[in-house]
Amino acid sequence: MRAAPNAELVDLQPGPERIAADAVAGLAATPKRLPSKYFYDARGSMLFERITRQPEYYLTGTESALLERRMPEIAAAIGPRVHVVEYGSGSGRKTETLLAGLDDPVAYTPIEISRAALLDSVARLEGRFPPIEMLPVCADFTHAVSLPTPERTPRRRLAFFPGSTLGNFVEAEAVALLRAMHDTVGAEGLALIGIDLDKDPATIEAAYNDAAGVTAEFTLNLLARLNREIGSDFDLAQFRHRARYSRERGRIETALVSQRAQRVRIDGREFAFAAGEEMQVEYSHKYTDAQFAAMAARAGMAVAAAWNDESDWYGLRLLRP
Ligand code: AVI
Repeated sequence: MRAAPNAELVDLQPGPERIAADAVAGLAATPKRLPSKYFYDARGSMLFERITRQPEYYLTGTESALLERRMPEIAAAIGPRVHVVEYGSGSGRKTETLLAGLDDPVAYTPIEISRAALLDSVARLEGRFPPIEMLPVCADFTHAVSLPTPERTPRRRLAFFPGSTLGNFVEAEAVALLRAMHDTVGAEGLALIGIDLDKDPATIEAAYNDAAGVTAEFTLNLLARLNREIGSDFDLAQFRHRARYSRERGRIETALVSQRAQRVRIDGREFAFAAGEEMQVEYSHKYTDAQFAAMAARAGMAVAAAWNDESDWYGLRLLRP
C-alpha cells in the first residue's frame, strides 16, 4: 500500500469488534443478512474494479462516458471553487473527469471505508492535481462525518456520489444518507449523484451474473474477509452467489445460498443454516425519475439538473437544498 505524501488521513476504519457485532446481528436476524459495506477489503475492492470491466456490467462505462460528454454543462451548473466531498473513494476515471472539468476546485475529500483504496486513490490524484488540497477521511460514510477545513475558502461544497452506490441502500437509508449529504454541504451546497435507471430486467440481471464469475467471487469474498478478520468459519465451498431482479421492488437482490445444512461460528456464537437457505448480502436499486425525485424531496433536496445517456440506462442528477 502506498502512503499519500501530503494527505492528512483521518482514520475511522471499522475494527474487528464493529465488524463482528454487525455480522452477529445480521446472522441473528430473520432472514439472515450481512452488510454489503464489508465487501470492500483490499481484495473486494480489486474484484469490484474487475466487475466494472466485465462486458455485462454496463453501469461504470455508461456513467464515465456520460460524465465526460456532459462535463462542460455540469461544471457550468456547479460553478467555481468548490470543495468536492466524494462518498466512496475515487479510484476510477470519474473523479479525474470531475476534478479536471470543474472550474478551479479548492479541495477534495474522499470518504471511504477501505483505507487501502482511499490512500491509493489520493496518491494518484495528488500527482495529477497538485493545486487541489487532498483531505481524505477513512470512515463509514453512513455515519455522520465532520469534514476537514481546506486552507483556501471554497465557495460551496459539492457532494459527489457516483457509481449508483446510493442504490445499495434501502429507501429509508438512502433518504437518511441524502439528508446527511444535505447537512454536510449546507444551504449553498450541491450534490451530484449517479443513479442506475429502471430498464429491461434481463439487462440488469446479466450485469450481476457476469459469465466470467467475477461477481460471484466478489460476493463470496465477503465470507473470506469475515473468516480472516473476525475468525468466523464460513466454508466458502458451501455457499453460492445468487442475484435476481425483483420487478416489484425495482432492485437486484443478491444472496449467498447455503448448499447444505451447516453451522457457522462467529465470535463465540453458532448459527444454523438450512440447505437452500438464503443470506441477503446486497441490494442494488434501479430508479425511475419520479422515484428518485420523491426520495430526494424526502431528504429536503430538489433535482436542479438531470443528464442521461442516450439509452436512458443511467443518469446523473444534480441536487440542491
Ligand atoms: C458499488 N455498487 C453500486 C455496485 C452495484 O452495482 O450494486 C456493487 C456491485 N455488486 C455487484 N456488482 C457490483
